[in-house]
Amino acid sequence: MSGTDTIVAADVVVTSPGRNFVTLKITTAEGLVGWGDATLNGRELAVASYLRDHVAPLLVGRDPARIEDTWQYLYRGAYWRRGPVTMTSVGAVDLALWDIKGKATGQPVYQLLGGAVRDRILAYTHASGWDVPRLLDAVDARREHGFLAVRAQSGVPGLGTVYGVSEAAAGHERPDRHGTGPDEEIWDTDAYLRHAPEMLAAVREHAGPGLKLLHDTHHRLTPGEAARLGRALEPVNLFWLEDVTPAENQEVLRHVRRHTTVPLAIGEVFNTVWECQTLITEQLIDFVRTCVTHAGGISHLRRIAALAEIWQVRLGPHGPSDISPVALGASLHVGLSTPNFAIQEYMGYEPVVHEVFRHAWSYEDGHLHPGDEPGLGIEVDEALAARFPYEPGYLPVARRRDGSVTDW
Ligand code: KDG
Ligand code: MG
Repeated sequence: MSGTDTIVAADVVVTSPGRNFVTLKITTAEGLVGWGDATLNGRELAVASYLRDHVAPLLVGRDPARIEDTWQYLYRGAYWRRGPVTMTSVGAVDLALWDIKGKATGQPVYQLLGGAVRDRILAYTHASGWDVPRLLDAVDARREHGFLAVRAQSGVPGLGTVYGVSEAAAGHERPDRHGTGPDEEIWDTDAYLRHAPEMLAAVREHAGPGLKLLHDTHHRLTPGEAARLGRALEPVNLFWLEDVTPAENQEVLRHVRRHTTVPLAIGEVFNTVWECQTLITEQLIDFVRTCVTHAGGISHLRRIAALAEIWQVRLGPHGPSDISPVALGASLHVGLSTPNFAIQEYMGYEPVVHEVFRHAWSYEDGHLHPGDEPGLGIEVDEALAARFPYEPGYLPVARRRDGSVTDW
């Protein structure tokens, strides 16, 4: 990169091939195009507007080579900092600029980040079932597809649809509802706590000791409940137990840690290193789950990784199907070049998503690789994307049996 190129356009592409994705396209005077994912599930247009109305005008005329300077400019220059909308926007710009730098130098991004420290990246996928027998079938199907690590979720006796599983779509995480408002689910922590240890023990018994087994509590428990669940799950030998508490108050994790050795993973809703700070420096978690888009891009995820490395915390980034293949690819470039990167979440995408977002990254035998194309290795088919207009969608809302709202 000569340092003489200039950004001439920053455009936002909103497309909905089965679910909504927001993508940033940065174009330079020399004709390079960089792509960044800006998808924030259920709040997509807020990020689109932040980028279109507030960020794009600032990018035009800037040097695309100055990635870190642009990050600082957007983060500190806005004064109003942090939060998912801001940091997803900053993240999208960061991804697009790394993509451009890779294309300008003819290198895949992981080479620019120091080169590969591993040959491939361990992936985990989701298996779910309305009841335990159907969950076990789903786990078997994932293993037949080569996965060595599986996140297991099941329905809870006495409850309807719960996070990660629905009767209608056993085996798949439910897509957003398209309509005027969110679905509402009933949640009962006691019923869940009675069921979860049995359910996960059944998976362990069925799958044997070799499977890396994960489970997501999805922010539902108090510290005391989390400590009890962690203890009950110790014989199951989980790879991790995710999001046991909402973690808005990070100090409460001290209580959980004092009572259980179950490995803990937290962070998919965090947006900066500062939200991870207490959890990492007090070693209250084993894995940090921050997402390459929602936490400010490759540049900022690497900062989180650097802090985590000192405290022997490893990365297991968020990678559900509600972030686009652009973000997944970016996460894999970080994964290949970051020593304390442990595992990447990978739910997969519907075939049409792979057509809209053509990617060099690949899955094989339980592992992912970012590929060796210059930049992030992603091309977006804009004509195809235009055939899928935005549709409003919401994540569900959860209520306790008494009707009060709780964490979904
Ligand atoms: O948009 C919300 C989802 O990304 C989230 O519910 C998925 O918890 C999740 C996970 O671990 O993939
Ligand atoms: Mg999660």
